[in-house]
Amino acid sequence: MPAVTDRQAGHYLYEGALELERPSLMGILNVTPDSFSDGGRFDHVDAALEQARRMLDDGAVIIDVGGESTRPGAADVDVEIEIRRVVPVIEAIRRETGTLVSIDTSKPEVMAAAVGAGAGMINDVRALREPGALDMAARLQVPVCLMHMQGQPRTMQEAPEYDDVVTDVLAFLTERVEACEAAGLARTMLVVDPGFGFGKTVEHNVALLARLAEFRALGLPVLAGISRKSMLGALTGRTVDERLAASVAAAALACLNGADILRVHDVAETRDALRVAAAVREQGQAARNRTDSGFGETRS
Ligand code: 9MG
Repeated sequence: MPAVTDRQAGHYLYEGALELERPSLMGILNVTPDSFSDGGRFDHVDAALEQARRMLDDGAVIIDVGGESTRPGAADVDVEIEIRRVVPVIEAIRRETGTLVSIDTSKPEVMAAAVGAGAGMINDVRALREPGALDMAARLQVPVCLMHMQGQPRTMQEAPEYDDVVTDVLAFLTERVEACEAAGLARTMLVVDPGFGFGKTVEHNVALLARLAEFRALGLPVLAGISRKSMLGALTGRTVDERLAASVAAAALACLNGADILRVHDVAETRDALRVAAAVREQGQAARNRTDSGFGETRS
């Protein structure tokens, strides 16, 4: 795969390996008629392209294009319909901006069509568990985000259960990473994601956010998608259109706790918050490094 250079910040993707300045912003572009928080406003190519441009201007370095809603209770979409929704949008974004596009899908046929149209990354909420998905991703040799989900979108919020949510999700992601490597996808191509809101109670989601740093043990970039999700509604009492402040706060906390990529709707607002969070994270890391190397220890 040829190098793809982000036009703003020198982020790049080369030879299949994801090399992003961290933290990075992935802008959400749903091209469904029923998307959970942007209600199908971007279901036409021109409107989708305009929204993608806005998110890039605001600081996104990846545009995540999805043609099937994954919100709780969402219905399945026919593969041909999904392809018809996403392909023209991906082609337009690539042609007009050259930026990195990820395809939000679990279907191998959609992965192939999207990568053929110029997508350079797969974002799969089912972590390549659908029949044929793992082999297809290995054939396409593009970076993949492996997300944890318990159950299926239609029923996943009915009664999610874990022994310990962080340990269980980590074990799942470890198994999926191993499956990818066995299928021929190198570790350098992989991103992991605990899957906020996918088969989790509010308590599970809060535990994942509080202990997000534990996912760094996998040695892979960590993606977090919390923007406008129902856990924020449960914590604040806000409707989906009123969750900007909560979304930005959650993104900052995720960054502070080690997230490398934030999947968000509100790119400009999140970017400012991430600048603050990243500066604090760097200072904290520098202080820990000094302590680890013995510098600054009190001598008797
Ligand atoms: C498609 N999609 C919706 N929510 C998501 C999340 O939290 N992570 C990823 N990777 N994809 C998501």
